Amino acid sequence: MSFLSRVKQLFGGDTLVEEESPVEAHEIGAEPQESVLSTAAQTVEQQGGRARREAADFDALEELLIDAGIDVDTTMAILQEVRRGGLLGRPTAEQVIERIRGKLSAVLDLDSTLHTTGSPAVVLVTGVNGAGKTSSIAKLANMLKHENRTVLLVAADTFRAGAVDQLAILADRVGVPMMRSVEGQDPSSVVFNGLQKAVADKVDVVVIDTAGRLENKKNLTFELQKVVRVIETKFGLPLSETLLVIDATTGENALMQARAFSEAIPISGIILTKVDSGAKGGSIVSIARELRIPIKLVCNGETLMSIKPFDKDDIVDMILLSE
Ligand SMILES: Nc1nc2c(ncn2[C@@H]2O[C@H](COP(=O)(O)OP(=O)(O)OP(=O)(O)O)[C@@H](O)[C@H]2O)c(=O)[nH]1
Ligand SMILES: [Mg+2]
Repeated sequence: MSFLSRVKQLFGGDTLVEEESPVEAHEIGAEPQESVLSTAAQTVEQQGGRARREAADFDALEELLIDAGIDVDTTMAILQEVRRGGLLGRPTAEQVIERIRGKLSAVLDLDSTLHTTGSPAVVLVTGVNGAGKTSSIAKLANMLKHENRTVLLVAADTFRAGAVDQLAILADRVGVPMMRSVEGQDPSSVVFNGLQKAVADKVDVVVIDTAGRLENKKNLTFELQKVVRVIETKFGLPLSETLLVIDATTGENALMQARAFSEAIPISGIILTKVDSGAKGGSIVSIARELRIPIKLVCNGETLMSIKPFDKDDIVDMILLSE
């Protein structure tokens, strides 16, 4: 059942959390004449039961939000928002959904402009193994090509055997050139060669693919920082974007990944991949709230066209409609 349907179930009717109602017991075999006192007692009991059941519904909502990958602080802020006006009565399912939607949108409301201007613009793409770096780079290159920009891809994942060939095949498919490297080559030396070629050929945008191993954080940090130094210090080129690729199907580990990469180099934005895979994706909200990193691009499939600029409503829908 989707997140939305569950909220509707919780707040749509009177209440869904089952609890034996003392009132019902009275109603079945009730005496026709009841004293004012016993009716009042019943009402208090009834209200107590209702309050308990409502608290249980809010607990269920809290669980639902946490389960969707939303961090505790944001969950608490959402619950506070949903309870707002609670004195005037129980919020309807529509109000609950609207308030959740509002809060998620507010957290995700960061500047998601993708910067690709420069001489050339340099876009560094990073992220853990299998997040979707190489395929996103191909999609981004394809998108830029359709905007009549010239692109050079740089194969700086020299760690994984086959990584260079994978990018080469995609570069061919898109129809953009690629700076090759050999396995084990220092990534920053490939980046150096790539930038030299890009400057000579007056390429508009250079997109750099990197290795995604996180098991050795020290090496990864060192490698990424060295690549950044080559771009910014040796070439004097400001990085237009340093994009972190996050797989939307990753749970709370996504926040750890974002923290780890941000500690290594400044991350300017996120490419959120695999949103077509039935992801809950709530962890992206935690990243936005804690690290203030905007999502810039969203990938939703395996074709070259499966990429689009970030749209807040799409992502909120992804979270709310997730199963
Ligand atoms: N369904 C779907 N699959 C995707 C998406 N993006 C990437 N993939 C798949 O995820 C897998 C890994 O993608 P890669 O682009 O190779 O990931 P990577 O981060 O470069 O991986 P490493 O180079 O091993 O670190 C591939 O099978 C891709 O087809 C997406 O948006 N949707
Ligand atoms: Mg790759």
